[in-house]
Amino acid sequence: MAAKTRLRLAIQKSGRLSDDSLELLKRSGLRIRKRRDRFIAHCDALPIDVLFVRDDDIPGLVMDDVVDLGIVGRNVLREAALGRKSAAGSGAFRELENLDFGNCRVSIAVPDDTSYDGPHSLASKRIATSYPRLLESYLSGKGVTFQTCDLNGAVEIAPRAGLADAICDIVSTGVTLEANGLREVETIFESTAVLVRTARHLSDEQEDLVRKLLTRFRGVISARESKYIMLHAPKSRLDEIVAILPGAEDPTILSLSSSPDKVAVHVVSRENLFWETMEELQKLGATSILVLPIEKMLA
Ligand code: PRT
Ligand code: ZN
Repeated sequence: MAAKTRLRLAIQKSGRLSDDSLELLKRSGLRIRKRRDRFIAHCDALPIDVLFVRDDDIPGLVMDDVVDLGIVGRNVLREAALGRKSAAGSGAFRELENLDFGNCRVSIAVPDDTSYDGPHSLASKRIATSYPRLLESYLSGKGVTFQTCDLNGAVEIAPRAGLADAICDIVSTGVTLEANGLREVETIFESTAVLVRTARHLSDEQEDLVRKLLTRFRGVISARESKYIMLHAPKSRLDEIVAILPGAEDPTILSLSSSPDKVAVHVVSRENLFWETMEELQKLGATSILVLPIEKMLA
């Protein structure tokens, strides 16, 4: 049989990770011809097929070798992996990269008017959650036994509805908890979207493609965090100016033919340049300060 050359990548069809996942693929040069009603799409430039599925299905598709790669929240991945372990399934996958979007945490929250004095306060309490295994793994580590109430949505209304004493759910800004009269008391898991791959051996062509994709993803992610900074600096204050530029270990200094006492400074910074620093630079005599986004980076 001929070695497989194409890669299959699963991403969320519609939800909080969909736009960022598609944007990452696009910025990585994977032009996808997606038809509205289609479950699978092909990339123009690389031999990659993209499957659009529910996020909860992605860990299983990777672990069962139906797809080679997936983009999914670590919270969903970990919950599924714990499920496979308890069911003695294969559960084989490798996390390749933190993709720097979909940031959230899985937390325990109790009603505002309930006292809380550490995890033992939850002993024998009923906790509503969509993450029963993550919760069990966290609380059993603290020696606390509890009762579960597994819900797949509207977890935050469970205490008010009299279904549970506490909840364990995803929190991002905390607004949902507040709106439901709940207060966050324990963070049990920190999550972001991750690129995950099957642990199975792939063909040489597929391994090359995974490496290429990963390099491009990393290039997009580091570009997103970085800025290209340009400014004009008086030669007399150059050292002071370079010293306050974030991540400016290796600036490019260019002479300016129209102003012999000034130079142009160009820097790729790993961080954003805040207004406060720009104002300080100005006080040191810097002019024409420009901060530009970087689209792609390849070291
Ligand atoms: O339909 P499908 O099954 O594919 O999607 P879904 O509805 O199960 O998941 P979706 O799209 O809501 O979330 C997908 C992933 O996004 C999650 O598994 C997390 O990894 C990540 N993520 C990041 C979040 C949030 N932030 C988030 N804030 N997922 C959900 N929320 C919800 C949370 O459940 C709660 O209801 O937002 C609310 C809390 O937000 P705050 O800002 O009020 O705290
Ligand atoms: Zn889901």
